[in-house]
Amino acid sequence: MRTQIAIIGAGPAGLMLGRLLELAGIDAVIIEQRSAEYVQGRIRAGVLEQGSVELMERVGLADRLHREGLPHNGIELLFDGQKQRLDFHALIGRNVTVYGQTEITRDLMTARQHSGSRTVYEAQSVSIEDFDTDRPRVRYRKDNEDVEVECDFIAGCDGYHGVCRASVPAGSITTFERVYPFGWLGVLVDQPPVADELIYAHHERGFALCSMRSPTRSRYYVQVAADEEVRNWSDDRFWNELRSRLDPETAARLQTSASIEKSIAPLRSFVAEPLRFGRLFLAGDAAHIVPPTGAKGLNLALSDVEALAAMFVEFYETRSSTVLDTYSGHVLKRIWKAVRFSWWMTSLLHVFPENGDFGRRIQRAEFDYLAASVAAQSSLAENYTGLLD
Ligand code: FAS
Ligand code: PHB
Repeated sequence: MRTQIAIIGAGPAGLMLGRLLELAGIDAVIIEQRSAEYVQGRIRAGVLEQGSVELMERVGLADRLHREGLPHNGIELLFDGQKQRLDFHALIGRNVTVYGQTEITRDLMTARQHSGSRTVYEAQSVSIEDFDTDRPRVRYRKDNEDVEVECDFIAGCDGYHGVCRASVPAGSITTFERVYPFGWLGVLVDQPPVADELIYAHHERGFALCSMRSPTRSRYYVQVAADEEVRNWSDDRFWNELRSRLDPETAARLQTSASIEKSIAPLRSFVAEPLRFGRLFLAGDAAHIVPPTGAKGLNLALSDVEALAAMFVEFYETRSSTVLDTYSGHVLKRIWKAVRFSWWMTSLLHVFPENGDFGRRIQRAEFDYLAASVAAQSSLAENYTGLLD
């Protein structure tokens, strides 16, 4: 098989990169280890930055997003029972849209199926080779046949546990990581959301988040110990814990029923540097991981591949790699700003027993400053809705 760009991974990064290259007339094949159904069924992110909505518009896939997505002008912080709404639109004239990652994935997958662009699902034993030469190759096994893909470039969009970053020689890459001493236990339920906007709650028992997917489907999270197991959490235990972390008025509005999904996500901050190794480029979770507190993961993946696609287009138009050579430095500036914001939101809203009374006083002072300062609120609004550069 021969292609210009071999994309490893059919998550949001790989699928969006495929769409951008297709629109630019650049041939790309996506090689995914899981089935399309499995990828489609993964419950992940829920909030799109304004820039991600505009990107979906630019690639011609925003019709359903505008029909079914929920534009939100703000969020509510609840800190030890004290409420503080942040009106992004009033503060900085921007907003976010609630539209699940599963919907983004479905829109991109459907468009790719209609276009006829090649996607190989359930590819096994995927490996990448010779990316330090001008003839990189990808190998995989499918239906008992070994396949070799000759390409000009490889885009590693295969997530945190993928093969691409793992294939880079150890001496050529530096990683930066902070593993948080807790995870998020998330529940999806077919009940109306408890509020019109997202509620991020800090309580002495732990962080909680009230989110949603539609007017009839809600998404809730509570902070749990890093070694917690889902089987220890009945629905009733989850609902009682969530209520205990909310103010009485909000808790009383909570509508519950049997969960349709329940899972625990570990929280970490992670960045690899650099993100380009010869003809291999890393993007999305293959390059970085952020705690979901700032709703950045999905949005950062999309901004990575928007930049990478533009640089591939420039290369094929000019046959010069001058712009492509700037990829890593260019995206890492945005990545680190998103990593910082996600770390800051996580540090503000979660319980860190190891930080003691001093740490709790610092969190309280941070919230009090935020509640009293339009400048601080505008800074949060800028970061949450998506930085412009
Ligand atoms: P993805 O991990 O989505 O996709 C990578 C793809 O590569 C996968 O389909 C995988 O099967 C495939 N792959 C892996 N190894 C391969 C190999 N060797 N060969 C071929 N294919 C391979 N972000 C938020 O903003 N908000 C959230 O609430 C949120 N919740 C999350 C919960 C969980 C459990 C996880 C894991 C992540 C969450 N995220 C959240 C972050 C998430 O949304 C990611 O940022 C987003 O999926 C990134 O997209 P990709 O970079 O495409 O990586
Ligand atoms: C979600 O709805 O899954 C969600 C929303 C906002 C976040 C994290 C997750 O910060």
